[in-house]
Amino acid sequence: MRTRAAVALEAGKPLEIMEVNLEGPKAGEVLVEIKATGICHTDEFTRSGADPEGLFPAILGHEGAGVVLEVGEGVTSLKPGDHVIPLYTPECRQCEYCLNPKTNLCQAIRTTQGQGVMPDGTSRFSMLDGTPILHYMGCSTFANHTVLPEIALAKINPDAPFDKVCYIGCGVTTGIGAVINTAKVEIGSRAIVFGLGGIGLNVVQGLRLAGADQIVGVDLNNDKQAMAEHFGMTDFVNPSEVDGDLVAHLVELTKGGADYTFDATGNVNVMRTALEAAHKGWGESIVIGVAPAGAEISTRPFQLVTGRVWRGTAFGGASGRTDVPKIVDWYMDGKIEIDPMITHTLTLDEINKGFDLMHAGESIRAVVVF
Ligand code: NAD
Ligand code: AHE
Ligand code: ZN
Repeated sequence: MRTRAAVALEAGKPLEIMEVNLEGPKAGEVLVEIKATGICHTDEFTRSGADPEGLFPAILGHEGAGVVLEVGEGVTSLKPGDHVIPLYTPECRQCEYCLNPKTNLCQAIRTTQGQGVMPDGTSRFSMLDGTPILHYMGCSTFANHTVLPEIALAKINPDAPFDKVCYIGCGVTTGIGAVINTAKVEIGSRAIVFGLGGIGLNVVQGLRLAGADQIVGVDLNNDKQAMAEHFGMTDFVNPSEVDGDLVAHLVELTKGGADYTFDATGNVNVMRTALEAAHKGWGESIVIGVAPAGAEISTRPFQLVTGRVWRGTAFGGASGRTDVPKIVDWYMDGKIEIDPMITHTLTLDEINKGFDLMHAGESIRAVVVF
């Protein structure tokens, strides 16, 4: 079939909207009509050329929601008409990783996914002249139709609005999951969230759900303050307005350091600040942000010797086929809020504007609706 997609032809270039060829689903695969997709900073990270795994030409996008149109041979858990969210972290429920409750990092298809191809080593997308186009994060949601492995699809409540719950495909689950699954924040905790964008605001919302007493938000952009307060932030710090050492300021504000800190910026200097602002003896710092090729984190080992813990999280530690439908239900039941964070709705033709809004710090999430 043919479908319309935003194609990243080269690193650093705007996406190009074009008709592309899409082959039907092979064994174990599913054809999905994408109804809506969010634009996450990780899409920009790859589009810009900062991703060491970035490959081109590719169809980016990993925060989608849609409807199953066709299933390949052997697919048993999904049927045409089912509403689904694509999963960049699949859940095969069989690999060594899925069988270990300590991780959500299913490895069943990680190698081919990182190479931009389906598990059989080939791409389903191509240009009209036949040139192959690569998949991205196993999802490629910047296309009106896409093909995914069955294990990379979560079946969701059919009443859920696509243009809102697409955000559960990455940002919502990553932020809330970092608090609940990775940090396992206890009631009464003090926490600091660095970066109040599409991920950080969901960390803030997760902290409120978990019953944190103090939720400090740190961002260079004062315009993020009001929205973060809406989601539960108790104190706001703009590092550019702090006299003297930022770590000392945050440690004083949290009366000795935070029980939990979260980096949602992807800046390795911020990651260091986040670790060092965690409480001596027990503070845990969770790295969520994705850093550019070649970037490294550092701190004095003494920070760890004296009890601080540095950890990371992918997709909020969520096992997608199990957890994503539950998070959709939390949204439908009003336990979590999504709508205010979707600040812009765009057509596919306007997708590059979504990246401009992100750079200008004007959007939280821009969502493309097909
Ligand atoms: P975003 O652009 O919406 O938000 C980033 C925020 O950080 C902005 O509000 C910006 O003003 C702020 N910021 C930037 N530099 C800062 C600094 N030095 N100090 C304080 N604040 C600063 O991006 P997003 O979509 O929220 O993504 C955030 C990060 O999380 C990105 O690196 C993204 O790639 C990563 N991410 C990781 C996962 C995961 O599974 N680990 C999932 C999704 C996104
Ligand atoms: N390709 C990058 C790493 C990118 C990365 O860390 N991706 C996160 C998801 S970000 C979603 O917005 C992730 O889940 N990683 C685990 C995985 O297996 O990809 C690089 O640095 O090479
Ligand atoms: Zn993302």
